[in-house]
Amino acid sequence: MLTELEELRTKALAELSRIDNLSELEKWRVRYLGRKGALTSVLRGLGSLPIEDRRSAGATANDIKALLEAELQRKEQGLREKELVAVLEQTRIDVSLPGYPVPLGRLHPTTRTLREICDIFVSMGFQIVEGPEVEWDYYNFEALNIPKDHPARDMWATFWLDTESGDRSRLLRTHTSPMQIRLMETVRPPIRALMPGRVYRYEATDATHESMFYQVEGLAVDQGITMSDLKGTLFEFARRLFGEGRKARFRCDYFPFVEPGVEMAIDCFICQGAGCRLCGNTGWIEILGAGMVHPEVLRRVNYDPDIYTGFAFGMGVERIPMLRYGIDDIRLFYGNDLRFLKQF
Ligand code: YSA
Repeated sequence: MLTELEELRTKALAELSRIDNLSELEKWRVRYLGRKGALTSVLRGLGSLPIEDRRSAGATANDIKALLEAELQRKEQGLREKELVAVLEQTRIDVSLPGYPVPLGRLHPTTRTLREICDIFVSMGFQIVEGPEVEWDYYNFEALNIPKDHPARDMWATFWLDTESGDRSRLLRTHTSPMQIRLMETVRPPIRALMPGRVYRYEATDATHESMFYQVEGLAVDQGITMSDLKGTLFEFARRLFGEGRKARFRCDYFPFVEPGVEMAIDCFICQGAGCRLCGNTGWIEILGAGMVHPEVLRRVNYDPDIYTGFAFGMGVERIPMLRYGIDDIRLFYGNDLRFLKQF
């Protein structure tokens, strides 16, 4: 029996040393240590030995069992480590390789300009206020001193909502001026506010006109505000935005909600004032309308015009990057042509 056990031990260890994968190892375990394995059957046969041999054979068999189990564990650990190293080798990551470039988005030229305009006015003490694009006739016209059937309504070709019912009380705002009323209804002077947003006009497009564009409305109301405050503020704005070299001018204009009213223009960047297609041969590009808030408008919001005065302005945003970057057609802004947009 002892010789048989010795041979079994030698054979099992020799086979174990040749094994190089986990599935072979499992077969080896079943062959020697499994319930029907070689060593287990030897242990079972111990009962048939004479009592004097049984003890030493039993002890030897148990030693061999313990040895084989320990060797099995050692081998399994070694093979698992080898397997892990192989997997790591196969899926190796070269951290020194350059990564895939992440395409960076950019701000739309209108957004950039809006931010610049807001920054300049915020630094002068103005606060930003926003309001609805779907507006009531009352705010867009009526409260701005433009009653129904007033010829000045023709200045703002309007997209009316609810046209099927014939109701003409809701519209897409044609300018940001309704925000003047909304703000003055909710706060008392002093006011220094800047109100940016989209506006809509029911009109044919051309190089300088879109049916949807952005405006920025400005409003300052306080005691003792004069036309020179308006001029000083807007000329300083133009100087900061366009630089010293660009010329700016004020000319009389008419808006029912101001008295007096002006338009402000900048000299044309293409012809440098000589006259061309873009500026309609005038040499100037109009960027905003402005004026002193009409006393009727102040009364409408219960401000006493004998105590308070104010100035207001409304500028077209797209015209500004047109002037600065030499863009000769406003329709490029919302045409979604990446070749145009990527330049900014
Ligand atoms: C006037 C006096 C105030 O106290 C306050 C605001 C205003 C401006 C007035 N609400 C208004 O909308 N005037 S406007 O019709 O002449 O437009 C103002 C600016 O918007 C223009 O100077 C121009 O720069 C731009 N604009 C007008 N129509 C446009 C346009 N930009 C692009 N496409 C159009 N269709």
